Amino acid sequence: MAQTKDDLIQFDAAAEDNALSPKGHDDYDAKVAELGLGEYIEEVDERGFVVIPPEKVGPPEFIERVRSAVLRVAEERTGEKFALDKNASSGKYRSEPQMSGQFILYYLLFEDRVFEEWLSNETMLAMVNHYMRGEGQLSSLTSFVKWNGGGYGDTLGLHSDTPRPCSGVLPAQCNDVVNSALCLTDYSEENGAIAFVPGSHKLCRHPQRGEGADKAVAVEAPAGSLIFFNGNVWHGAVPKKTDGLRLTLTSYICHQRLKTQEQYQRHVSREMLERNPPAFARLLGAADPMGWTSLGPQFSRFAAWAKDPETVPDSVLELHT
Ligand SMILES: O=C(O)CCC(=O)C(=O)O
Ligand SMILES: [Fe+2]
Repeated sequence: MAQTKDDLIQFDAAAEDNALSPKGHDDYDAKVAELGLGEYIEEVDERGFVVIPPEKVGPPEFIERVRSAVLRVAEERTGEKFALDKNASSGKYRSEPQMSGQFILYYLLFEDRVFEEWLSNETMLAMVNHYMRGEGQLSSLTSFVKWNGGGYGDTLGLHSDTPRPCSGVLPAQCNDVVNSALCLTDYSEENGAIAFVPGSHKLCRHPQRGEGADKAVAVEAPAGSLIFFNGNVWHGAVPKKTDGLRLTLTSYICHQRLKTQEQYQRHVSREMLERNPPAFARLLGAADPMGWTSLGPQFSRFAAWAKDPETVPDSVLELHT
C-alpha cells in the first residue's frame, strides 16, 4: 500500500511539548505560602500590581550593590558622571527612545555578577513562577534612569506590556508576560513614580492613546521595594519633578513560547550556567530550540532535561561556550 502523507509525518507531539517545556518540579504554590507572598498575589489579581516591601525582597546591602552597578553602567555607556542627588544626561548613549529626562539601560545581565544573583531572588522568582508555572523566560533586564523633567506628558505613557495579538484581545486566564521594577531609589508622586490604572488588567486590551490617564495612581514605594505587575495592566509614569535620579532594575518575563526582547538564550556562557541553579538556565531559555539553522530544532538535545529538570544536561551545556 502506498504511503500517505499521514504515515510520513509521524512525530510524538507530547515528547516535543516536554522538550520545549523543561519545567521545574517545584510546588510553586507552596513556595508562595512559605515566603508569605499570598497577600501580594491576591493584590496583583485584584488591582493588577502590588508593592512588595523591602524586607521581603533583599537586604539594603544587596540593593546598594545593584544601584552601584547600574550607576557604573550608566557612566560607561553615557560617558557622563552620575550621582543620586544630581540630574543626569544620556550623553553619548544612543539607545531608543531618546527622551529628555530619561533613558533606558538595556541588556544588563552580563554587566555585573549582581544581576545574575538578582535572577535567583526567591521573592521575585516565586511571584514569576506562580504566574508562569516554571515556563517563564527572561525577556529583558533593564534599568529606567530618570531625573528632573523625565516623563511621558499628559498621557503618562500608559500602555500594557503584553504583546498585542491580532485580535487585540489580551489573555484573561493566564499571563503572557509579567513585569517587576526593583526600586533602587524611593518612588513617590513627586519623584516620577510608575503609575497604574487599578483593575485595568481585567479589560484585556491595550489603552487608546491617553485613555485612563485620569484614573492612574502613582505608586509610593521606598527603595528596595519590588513593584510586581500583571502584563495586561495599564501603566506609565508621572513626571519627575524633583532633582536627582529615579532608578529601577526591571525584570520583564515572558512565557517561553513568545519572542524575548533581549537575546540571552545562546549568549549566556557555560560558566555562568554552571555557577547558577538549573532554574537560572531555564529562566534564560538556555535550551530554547527556536532560531535553529540547517540541523533543525534538535529537540532530542532537550528531552533529557525534561526527564531530570534538576540537572542541566551536557547536551544543553555544550551549546554554550
Ligand atoms: O517607569 C517607567 O517610566 C515605565 C516603566 C514601564 O513601562 C515598564 O517597566 O514596563
Ligand atoms: Fe511597561
